[in-house]
Amino acid sequence: MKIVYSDRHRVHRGEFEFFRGELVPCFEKPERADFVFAALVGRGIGPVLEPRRFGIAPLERVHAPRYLRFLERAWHEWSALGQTRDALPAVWPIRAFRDDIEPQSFVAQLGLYSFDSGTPLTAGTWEAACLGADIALTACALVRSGERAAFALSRPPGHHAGADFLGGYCFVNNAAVAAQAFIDGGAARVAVLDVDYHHGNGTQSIFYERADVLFQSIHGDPRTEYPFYLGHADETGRGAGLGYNRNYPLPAGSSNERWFDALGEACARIADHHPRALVVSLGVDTFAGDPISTFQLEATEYQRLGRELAALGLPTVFILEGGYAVAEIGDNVAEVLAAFDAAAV
Ligand code: OKP
Ligand code: ZN
Repeated sequence: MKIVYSDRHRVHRGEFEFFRGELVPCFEKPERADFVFAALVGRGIGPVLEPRRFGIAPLERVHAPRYLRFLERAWHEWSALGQTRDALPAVWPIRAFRDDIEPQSFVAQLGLYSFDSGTPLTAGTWEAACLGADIALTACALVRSGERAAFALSRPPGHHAGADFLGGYCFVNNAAVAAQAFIDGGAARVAVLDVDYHHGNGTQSIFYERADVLFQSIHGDPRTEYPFYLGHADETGRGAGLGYNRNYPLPAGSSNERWFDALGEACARIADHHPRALVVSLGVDTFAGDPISTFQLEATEYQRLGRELAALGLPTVFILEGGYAVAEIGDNVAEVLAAFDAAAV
């Protein structure tokens, strides 16, 4: 399977995130992508290609222009305040506040466009976020030109980012950009499957009222797990999108058997949708040893995931999302991709 990668992801290196009242070192660090890259190359998965540049137009298909403008200028505005540390929000316009007027204060803008205090915006964030979208779009282009599958090896992740907000370490929603690129390239229908431990709230919200992009997510129950405020089973889409969103929230600590029951249901729904392509938000924070998650997948389960996805027989773009047990994340991704390759026809 072709891998799209660039080591320029390293320009995004957050220092701290808020965690239980303390600033702690970021879980989402450059070493994550380095380990994945090393594991794939070590197992002979490849070749590795550099991304092409697609510019901002494909991002504007799923993100609000004012949000993208904010992201692009953010570091400049923040440093103009004399700040040298990462930017983290401290105030948010929840419910009774207005979100239709963009405040002039940068700190207020940062709150308007974010939903948590664990997603540091740094000097290199915009560059890395655009790079991630270019990587996803290059993987799409490969699949559109006949590759059975491609892997977008990028960070930071994207699936928590919505049309006009960042959060959960995410800024630009690479999976949504990829799905939209398939549609814009002429696909009538696309399916997005999110197997990261955390609900893909950003991707869900972007496609919630659409029938062309089926979104499904298997994740820790938001009653106890991040991102808490979305990802319940009764969220099935709205308007034209009714029936095109499915969530499989599983209790923290769920067994692998339960996880694969959900995967089976999700795959059956994908087959029903008859999509032209599949986009997989591949988080491996479902790993038994992940420091911030509670599922129990290990190598044999990652192989099974790869096989079951291959059995769908669809042109497939894999996009890296979460996974924080840094040493093992590469092996877990490699298991999925190698098993997919071995089973794919
Ligand atoms: C991003 B992705 C640690 C608590 C959790 C947010 C988790 C974001 C996960 N400060 N913080 O879905 O893997
Ligand atoms: Zn996650």
